[in-house]
Amino acid sequence: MTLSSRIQHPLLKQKIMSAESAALLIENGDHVGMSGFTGAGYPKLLPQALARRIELANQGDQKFSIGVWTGASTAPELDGALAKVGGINMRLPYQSDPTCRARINAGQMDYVDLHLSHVAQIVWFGFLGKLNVAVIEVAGVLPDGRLIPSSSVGNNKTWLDQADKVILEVNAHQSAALEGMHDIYYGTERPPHRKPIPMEHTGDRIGEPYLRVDLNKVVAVVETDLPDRNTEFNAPDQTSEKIASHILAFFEEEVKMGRMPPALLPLQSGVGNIANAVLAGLNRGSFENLTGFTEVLQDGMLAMIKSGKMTMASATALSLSPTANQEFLQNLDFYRDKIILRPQEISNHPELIRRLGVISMNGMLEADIYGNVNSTHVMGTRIMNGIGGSGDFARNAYVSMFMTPSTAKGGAISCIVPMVSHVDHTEHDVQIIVTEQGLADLRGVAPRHRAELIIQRCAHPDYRPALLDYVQRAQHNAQAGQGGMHTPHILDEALSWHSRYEREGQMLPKL
Ligand code: 0RQ
Repeated sequence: MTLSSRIQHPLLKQKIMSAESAALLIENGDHVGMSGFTGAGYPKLLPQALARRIELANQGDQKFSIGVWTGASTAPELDGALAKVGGINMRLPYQSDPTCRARINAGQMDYVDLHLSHVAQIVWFGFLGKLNVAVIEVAGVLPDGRLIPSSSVGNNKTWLDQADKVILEVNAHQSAALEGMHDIYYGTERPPHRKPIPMEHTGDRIGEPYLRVDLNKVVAVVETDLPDRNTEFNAPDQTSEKIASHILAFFEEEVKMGRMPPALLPLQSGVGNIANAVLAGLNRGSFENLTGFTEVLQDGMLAMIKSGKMTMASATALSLSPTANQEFLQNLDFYRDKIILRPQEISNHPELIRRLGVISMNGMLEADIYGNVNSTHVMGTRIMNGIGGSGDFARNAYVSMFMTPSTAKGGAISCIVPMVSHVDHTEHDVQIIVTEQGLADLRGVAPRHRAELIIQRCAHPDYRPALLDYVQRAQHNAQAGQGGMHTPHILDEALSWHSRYEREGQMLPKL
């Protein structure tokens, strides 16, 4: 299919221009809502053209920068290119780009890290100010002007609706056969007019396959023919295999106890290699007729659909490695009725997560002995990526799990610490903690007993004695009148593991 044949609306054909010309339509200080979610469906040419424009402008005495709002993380061609030239003054709601991360942590760029289900509604509510421009990648434009979404949906519906001006990137590299796989729900109202979302099963279609746009707002159409940024996942290693096996054993036990049905409940699986490895473990396991209600569909879930273990998956983005993407494209007709891509306010909707009884499995940086979880801040101050959808799922899940290897940086860091250096998920939202050492089931367990479980089951043996020593002294102090016995802590010492790591490059205290 040629590029322009993807654009079937005559008015929009007239708006075709170069990325450089389209970039001139964005103004200094604009809030720009871009498509893109975990390296899928982001605009590929416009951000780079804008970066070149910004670089030139900032060589003079101008300071040109914009606010960049997206679905989630994007790619070097968007976040990387704009951050490199200092073109982003504020970024939301999620990023995982090394240049962005470095600038944020150097104080050169603001970042507002948001629950992904919140973004659309806080824009509708006007909490973030006016959205000036939307830059949206689509797979094509129908004769009546409706848009065929590409490999992610994210916040595109909201950006198209809320922005004053719209720039479309029509990417012929995205398979035309994606048409029909999306389900864009237009029924979300603002309070006090909200209605229940009419979905009871992961496979329910409640919207329409196309994005709507007011054609009068479209100021430019840019043609592209470029692939998404996709990277291969690491092959599961011994650590992730062990984490997966603990989770599988837990599921088997839950089914035996009658606490989960034999086909489990819809699975949500977070980003990264470990999450992917857990799905690979499930694919080898004995569970059948599984479903997915998740945010990002990674290789592991695609493999489960292929093997027949998973019958249906709902997500907002396809985040597939090149190999998995090829498999997906070659067999799109097989996958077509088994995958639904939705706006992120629906894929991550608390009401739906609660109603469907989703099992949530997310990565973390560290957990503390009482079950609080840090997913985002290295040593309490430096952002890694962001909370993403992990909070949307954890709070509302049927069972919420967090997983990590028990140590990081070759053992210099314990991922089980006396007190987390930043809290993303409080003890109230964390039911299961898993490392390669074991699984701690915290449901219905009071804090002091949680500490025993987490230390004995999840901490690395090198760190267990020091953690036990900490809790015992904290309890001793509490009994002696210094502090309470409910959640015993030694406040002066609680974060000393982190400061020792910052000073000495290792966390382990000398006993
Ligand atoms: O850094 O590569 O430089 O060594 O963190 O760690 O073990 O490879 O784990 O890829 O699963 O990522 C929390 C970041 C885990 C991810 C996080 C260092 C470690 C390494 C990565 P190096 P791993 P993963 C929503 C799902 C938040 C968003 C979310 C994440 C790097 O899961 O971004 O959940 N989550 N989205 O060395 C300092 C520690 C550390 C540490 C690991 N304690 N201190 N550094 N690292 N532990 C829902 C969806 O459906 C998407």
